[in-house]
Amino acid sequence: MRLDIVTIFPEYLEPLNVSLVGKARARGQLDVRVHDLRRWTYDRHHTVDDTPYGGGPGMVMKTEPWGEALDTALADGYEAGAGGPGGPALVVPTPSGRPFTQELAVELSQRPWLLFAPARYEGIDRRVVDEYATRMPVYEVSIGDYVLAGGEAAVLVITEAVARLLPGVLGNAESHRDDSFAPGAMADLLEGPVYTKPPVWRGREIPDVLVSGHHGRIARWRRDEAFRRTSAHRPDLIERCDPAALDKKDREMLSILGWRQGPDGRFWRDADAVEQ
Ligand code: 6GU
Repeated sequence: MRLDIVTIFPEYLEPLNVSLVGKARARGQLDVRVHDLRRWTYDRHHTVDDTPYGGGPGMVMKTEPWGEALDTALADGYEAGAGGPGGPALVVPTPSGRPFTQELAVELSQRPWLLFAPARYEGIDRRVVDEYATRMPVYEVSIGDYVLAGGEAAVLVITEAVARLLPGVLGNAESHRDDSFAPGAMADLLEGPVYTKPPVWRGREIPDVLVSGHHGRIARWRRDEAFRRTSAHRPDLIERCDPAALDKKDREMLSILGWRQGPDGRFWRDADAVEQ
């Protein structure tokens, strides 16, 4: 997979040389190219922003540097009619984008080429996105309900979530099967606690079941803990879970956690029933 990132802070992307993403690059599984947006400015101050039309606070990133930067990044490798699945997609991190989810990470991981346009200031002149949207898919993506000073941190987040899904990047192909939010068995449940040696640390023991050798009981215990954690931290996931995907033991656990089933089978919980 190829990644192009256009930014006014190339140093901010240094973490892409480290850990999982850095190793994927070293192995040739990822081709990452970081471009300094100011290379496409021609005034003494390397200006990339200007005041917003219509007034208001802050500054807006200018069309021309972005246009030249994106054209240059695309020129090396772009083939005519590349609007399809084999061509580049533009990813624009913005707090006004669609939520970045595991499902979107999977979708992006299936594309061969992502071009990131992280903005600083109040964002990029809208015409830039509108222009490239005529040539390729554009994903405007938010990584959560808070505001960052710029999109570079979001590029790091999205890149790591996508890179670990690429074939051969994670050591063990099984490693993402049980991910919280992975499609499949533990879908839509948060992962519960995990333990390793030593068996006693500062007087704290590990749950006996984990050394019982009973694989069935261990699996059941893990699922119960996943319900416990999801109920505490993400009750919205319990509310929208498909009751048909749950077995009798699952429903017993949810009942212990204070959940009831409505006439439609959906789970709901009285505010007073919340633990602690
Ligand atoms: Cl993608 N960018 C910025 N600037 N702030 C954010 C964000 C992105 N996602 C959440 N907050």
